[in-house]
Amino acid sequence: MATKANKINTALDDAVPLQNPFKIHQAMRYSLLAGGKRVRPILCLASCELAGGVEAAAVPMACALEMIHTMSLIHDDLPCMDDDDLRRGRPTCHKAFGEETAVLAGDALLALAFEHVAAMTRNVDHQSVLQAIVELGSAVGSEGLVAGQIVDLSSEGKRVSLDELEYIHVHKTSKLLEAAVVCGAIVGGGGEAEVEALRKYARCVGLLFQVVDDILDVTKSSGELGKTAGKDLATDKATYPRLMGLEKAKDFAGELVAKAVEELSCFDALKAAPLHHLAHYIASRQN
Ligand code: GRG
Repeated sequence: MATKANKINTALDDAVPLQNPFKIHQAMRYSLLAGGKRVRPILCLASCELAGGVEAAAVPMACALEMIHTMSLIHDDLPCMDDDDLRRGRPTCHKAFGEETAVLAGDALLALAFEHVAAMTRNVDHQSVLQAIVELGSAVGSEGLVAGQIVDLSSEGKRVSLDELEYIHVHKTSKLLEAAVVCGAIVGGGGEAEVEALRKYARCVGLLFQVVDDILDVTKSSGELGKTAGKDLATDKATYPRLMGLEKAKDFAGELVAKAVEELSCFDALKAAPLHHLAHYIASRQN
């Protein structure tokens, strides 16, 4: 994971050079190179390799996923959305550069993501690149991340059922994780059956990611109310522990890891080991 994260950090640094107009590229780089966990690109590279491709084939797609993830964080932090001051341990993009620049930095990263995949992917047939771009677009737009965000914003201050909570998380969080795995498999040359098995794996991992996020909000919050980590208890935000109880939420997380791993059973166990490990990493992560 560390090797793959380093590779992605270097590729992202190269993909967004500090050039004119400096202000916008500075803001894009500020958020993009702020040291996230790089889970989406790592999943993409590992999935490409499991599908039989070489890592390099998926690097542009992996960068695009991180650009889109970062732009969604920049926009999510804006005063008109979550209004957050801190992200990845430093001032949010709009706090550091102003609101107008933060909106534009997000827009520019979104556009660059698609340009980057289309222009920089090498040694992959054009049909597969197109298929991956369609997959990515649908994960991000009004049937993907944006759908999750609008439903989340509309449900603020209202009672949210478990089904509604799942809809929000599947769209806000899982869709991009699913795209990471599926796009990796497509550019890696995976056949239809392999891509669909990996999609099922990714759906479990995507939901797992959010359930664990919600659990961490609670378990990290003891003694920290009022700080960012104490959000679940400090606000009325609907979360899995809130709706099903902490222990049931932990059981649910356990079931999702087991299901994710089961979806890998059609692959060679040794080759599937990185994705197997990633599911467990996501389940046991502490941040
Ligand atoms: C995508 C066009 C477009 C617009 C954005 C604002 C918005 C629409 C969507 C919000 C999406 C959002 C912020 C979802 C939360 C996802 C999530 C779990 C973030 C935390 O991810 P980590 O833990 O963070 O991978 P790091 O910092 O490690 O990268």
